[in-house]
Amino acid sequence: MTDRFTLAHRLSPDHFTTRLHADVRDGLTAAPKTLPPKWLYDTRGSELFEDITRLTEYYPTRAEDEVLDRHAADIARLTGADTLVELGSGSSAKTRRLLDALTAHGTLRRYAPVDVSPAALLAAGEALCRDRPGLRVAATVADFEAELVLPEPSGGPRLVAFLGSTIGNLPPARRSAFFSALRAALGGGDALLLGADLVKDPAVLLRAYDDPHGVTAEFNRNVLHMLNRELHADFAPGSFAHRAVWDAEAEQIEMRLRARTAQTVKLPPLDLSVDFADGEELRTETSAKFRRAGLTAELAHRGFGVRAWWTDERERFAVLLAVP
Ligand code: AVJ
Repeated sequence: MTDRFTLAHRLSPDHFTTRLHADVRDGLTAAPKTLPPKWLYDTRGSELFEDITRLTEYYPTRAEDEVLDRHAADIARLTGADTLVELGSGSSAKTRRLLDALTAHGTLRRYAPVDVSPAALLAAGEALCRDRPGLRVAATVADFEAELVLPEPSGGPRLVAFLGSTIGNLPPARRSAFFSALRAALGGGDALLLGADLVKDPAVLLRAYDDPHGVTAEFNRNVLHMLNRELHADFAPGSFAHRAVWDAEAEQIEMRLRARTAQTVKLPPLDLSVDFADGEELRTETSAKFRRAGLTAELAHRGFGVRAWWTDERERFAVLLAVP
């Protein structure tokens, strides 16, 4: 590792276990039963999500890439950022075109990825430092939903990228709180680059979240394998069916796991026994879809003006630039 790479830890050592226990207890004793979508992303879940992004049916990744490819230079010109902060950076794959554009523009000095996975940050940081001799990488292990930590300004504007429509996974109240926290952390000249999946034909949405290859089904059921491993639970993942549902009122896709038969599951560390009725569903993810007017109003309410709004050719996905 070079002296251009730093890794800061903002998660307590017991963060994972404490959060998991609380989320599982709250979610599995609620009616209807739910689990926060972040638990879908253990090592296997992250691999399966990567597989999903390569499916023809899962259009958001390619639609967002199309926008970023086409407008990376505009983003660099409009922001003049010297720091690119990326929330939920993962493998930093889609960041490269932004880094390239900001480098070509001549302003980029620092890349600050934020993720819950130290392994992902180390791998991405190492590769980027190797490939880009002029770049400092200041990575932070943090859960930006629990605590929003941005690097201090270092002379120039900061651009905070939150891509992939991960914003859609936050329920509306938490989404507002997140925008507020971000607004409070940003100063004049800083900007937010947000990826947002758009409302469209429900048939297209349902195919994206219930692909005929069964990859999304495996991704969904993997959360039960995770609970078996981490909480010594005794879920029989095969006895749950994957379901994707479009809620037309809330304009969101939901992923659910439906019990194929009545069953009882034990989670010994929580001293919890959970009954599922035949056909009962556990909601594992909500993925909100957005409209331009609604999202613009929501951002305005939290103190952001939308400076640019770009979509792919087929208007399936938007990338927007919002400023304080
Ligand atoms: C990248 C987390 C936003 O909601 O579309 C993909 C996750 N879930 N297929 C999404 C996901 C099912 C994805 N996010």
